[in-house]
Amino acid sequence: MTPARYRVRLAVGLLLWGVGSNDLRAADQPNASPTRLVVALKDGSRLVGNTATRELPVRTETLGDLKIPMAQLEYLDIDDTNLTASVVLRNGDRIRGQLPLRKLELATVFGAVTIPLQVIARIQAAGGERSVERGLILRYGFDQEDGDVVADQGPHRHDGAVHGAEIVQSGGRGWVCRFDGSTDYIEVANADFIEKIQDEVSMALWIKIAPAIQTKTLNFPHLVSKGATHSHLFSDFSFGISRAGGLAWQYANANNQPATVESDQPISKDAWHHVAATFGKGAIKLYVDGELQAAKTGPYESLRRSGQPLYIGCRYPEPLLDGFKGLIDDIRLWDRVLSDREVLALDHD
Ligand SMILES: [Ca+2]
Repeated sequence: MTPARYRVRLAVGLLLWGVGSNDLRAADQPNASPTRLVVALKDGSRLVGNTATRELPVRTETLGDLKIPMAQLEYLDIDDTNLTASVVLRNGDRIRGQLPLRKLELATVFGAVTIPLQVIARIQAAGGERSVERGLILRYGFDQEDGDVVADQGPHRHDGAVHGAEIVQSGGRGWVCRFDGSTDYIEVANADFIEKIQDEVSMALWIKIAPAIQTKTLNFPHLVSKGATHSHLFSDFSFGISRAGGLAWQYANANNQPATVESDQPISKDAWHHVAATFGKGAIKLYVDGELQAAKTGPYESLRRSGQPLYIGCRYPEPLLDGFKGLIDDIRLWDRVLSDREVLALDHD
């Protein structure tokens, strides 16, 4: 690239990203409020600041050049020195492409700072990291009396069908769902936003394990299970109580070979606990009451996608296998990996 062309390109970059003084002017105009960003650098540094840019150009291989409204940005990760970025928007859109820009100008407490894009790991909308709603795909709080359907409080309003399980009141938690471990379950029909889960998923729920679990068990009682059938015994992914009484996470590859990660510490029965599991490209973390209990890497980096339903309270029904006996409340799924801090915050919900 000739120096002149480089200068033109850089000037365009500065215009698009804005500079400090432009940021201040932009803030004075009612229709052009600056976007507040948290910029994480590859060396571990972090800067918070404003950018006046309203659209982020991304050059995609399949969709051509796109302009992403900054107001819609959740975060973008910059993978390599070629400035290939994975962009995640607030509505759940994911875009992958090259960033034609080379530098980011940010108005910070240090004044205007110029950051070369190749030293940036992640650019995140400020406040986004505190929004646990980001990436939420399902939420059942059971805050109703009606028995046959549980209302999804997540963004897709994807209600679940109750089979036998009872919505009951439990001291301290209001309405919750009771499972008998032998016939009760909830079926969540498959949907695009569930089926597309492949690289990342998190789930969290409150549980109260019955004092005595007696259940027909292949290997452990399941809280959540996606994709298991009579012919494919192992789930695309599942989360439950291990035989030793801790947590168990299991997933399978396309050949129905399972991989399991368990936590050692038993969970006390007949008391409410908050449990959570996260999966990110093969890295699995298990939490009880906000505390990390296990962090391991499984043999497969992605989850199978079977096209089958998701079940709550068993591995699969009819006849029901690996049923959970006890109470469940406020079950939530995300199509991203929650951070340790986010899981801890859920425990205090
Ligand atoms: Ca509830």
